[in-house]
Amino acid sequence: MTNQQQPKSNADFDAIVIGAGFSGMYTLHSLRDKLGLNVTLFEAGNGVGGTWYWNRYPGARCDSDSYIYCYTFDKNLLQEWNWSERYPEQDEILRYLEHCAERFELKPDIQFGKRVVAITFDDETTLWTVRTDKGDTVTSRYVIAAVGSLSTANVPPFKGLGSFKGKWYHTSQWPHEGVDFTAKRVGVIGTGATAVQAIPEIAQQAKHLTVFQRTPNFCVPARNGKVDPEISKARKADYNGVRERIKNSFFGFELNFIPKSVLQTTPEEREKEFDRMWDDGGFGFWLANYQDMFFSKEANDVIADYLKRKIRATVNDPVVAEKLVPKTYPYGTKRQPLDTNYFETFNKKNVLLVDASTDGPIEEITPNGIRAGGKEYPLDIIVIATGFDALTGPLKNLGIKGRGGKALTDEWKDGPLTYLGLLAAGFPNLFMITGPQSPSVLSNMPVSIEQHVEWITECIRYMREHKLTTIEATPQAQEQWVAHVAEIAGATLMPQANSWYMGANISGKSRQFLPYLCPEGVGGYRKKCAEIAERGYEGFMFDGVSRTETTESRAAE
Ligand code: N01
Repeated sequence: MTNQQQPKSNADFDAIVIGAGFSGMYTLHSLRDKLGLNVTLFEAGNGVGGTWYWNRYPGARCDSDSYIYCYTFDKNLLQEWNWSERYPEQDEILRYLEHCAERFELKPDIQFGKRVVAITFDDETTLWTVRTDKGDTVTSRYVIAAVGSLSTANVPPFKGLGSFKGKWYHTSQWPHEGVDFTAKRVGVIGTGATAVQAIPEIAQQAKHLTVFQRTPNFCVPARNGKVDPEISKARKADYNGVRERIKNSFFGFELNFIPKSVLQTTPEEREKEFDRMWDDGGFGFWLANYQDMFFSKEANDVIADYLKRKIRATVNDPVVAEKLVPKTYPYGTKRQPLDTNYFETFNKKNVLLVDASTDGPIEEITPNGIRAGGKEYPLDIIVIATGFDALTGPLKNLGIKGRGGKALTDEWKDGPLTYLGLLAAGFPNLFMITGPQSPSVLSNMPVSIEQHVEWITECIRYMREHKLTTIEATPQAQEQWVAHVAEIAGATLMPQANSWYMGANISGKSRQFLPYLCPEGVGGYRKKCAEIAERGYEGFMFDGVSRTETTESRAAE
């Protein structure tokens, strides 16, 4: 269908996309080039890349294998791009996304350096008005929030931070010119996936490094390395197969659980499997372990024990090793960090671990450093690796007001309310990509991003073909979906950790499992979304009328 055939609208744009990361770039390409829509994209940064534009801390690299951490929608792009490493560094991924922006001629439709600050739905015109911090006020039929799941930095309100005489940086707002740690006393706060990448790099350069740990993490070796050209060739020859396998997999990787309970194995048998996964490196240990790992604490303990033994065998000082061994949550219930010499770094003479539970928590930041457990640690630079207000934070920051002027922040004060993680009741035509209550961060992101972008594209195509103006979730479908997401998570061990998946890292944030752990994996979720669309978008309302009502009234006519 061409643009001329579309329902008339006085909007400035058919669609406004927010964010120029993996998801926003593909959305722009898809809506503009497949549907012929008039689209603009607002991006707060001065370049494309999203996560890979902002996160430039030392050691920043992808934790997914490069051959599947990329777009797969374009066969030629898959053939022409060559990744240098198993896990490419931040600047290589950024180069890839810049290449894509050029290749698909996206930049003319991107407005850089503009942060969206308000999005308001007009009940009369059924259009959205989008405002930016640079004074733009434009209207649009559809808004697609491609704002990322981990893009709102969490800078905890440390007492005294403003008094620090040295420099401090949050890892996700890293200076583009880099930071020189030579001859500096550096403190890193946090030991999540980011810090696990940064700490070994910083320790190599700094005069002294003090790591402030609140909760230790289970780590598995990344085993990065150059990509073997023969393997790369074979993958390129089989990209159709690769694409189908990751689309229909559990987590968006070429990984599958071991279809057996770990409790039904002999110690020798499971040790062999653990060694294999450990030697392979990457997410296999986490996402392709014995199938009961996420469900049975007894099974989980057996698997966790292997990783605890690895820490004790790597760290020379047994007191330091004990501080680094996680003891308060089941393995895998926090995001798996992949490491390169992380535990080894604590054997270096210039590295000190300050553990909140044994040495005392951070009390304040002083002009000269950090005071923890009654002791001041003098520092020149503080690296704040404390993560993000995950999934809901980026959406709440958009200043969204839906039908009747209802604010998203009010509607979501006790947690997100969505249907399929794609749309919310009372917020028509406001699509979310990899938002809360979708598989999102529990999957290889590009796989879930492509699925959402393609679903949204087909949904808008359907609306335009059927001359439908608005789509939103019905309150009933939304309520059922929210309950379903919670019920599935409740059957696993995931709620037992104080993780950002649970919103536990942000004080005052309601505690609930934020992504959707589909029992049939991302493949099952994809199928579910497709079937709902095939059934005429069951659970959604078009122009305020639910699909069931539409079908019933048509039948009555
Ligand atoms: O953040 P985190 P991150 N006082 O929230 C600690 C993705 N990622 O930036 O565990 C003291 O995981 C906090 O302690 P605790 C990936 O999905 C992707 O490391 O809450 N400490 C924790 O140790 C990842 O999961 C790649 O007790 C405080 C740390 O800070 C996500 O980004 C690479 C504190 C925060 O860990 C976030 O990772 C890297 C406080 N007040 C990251 N508040 C890729 O490969 C928090 N902490 C794509």
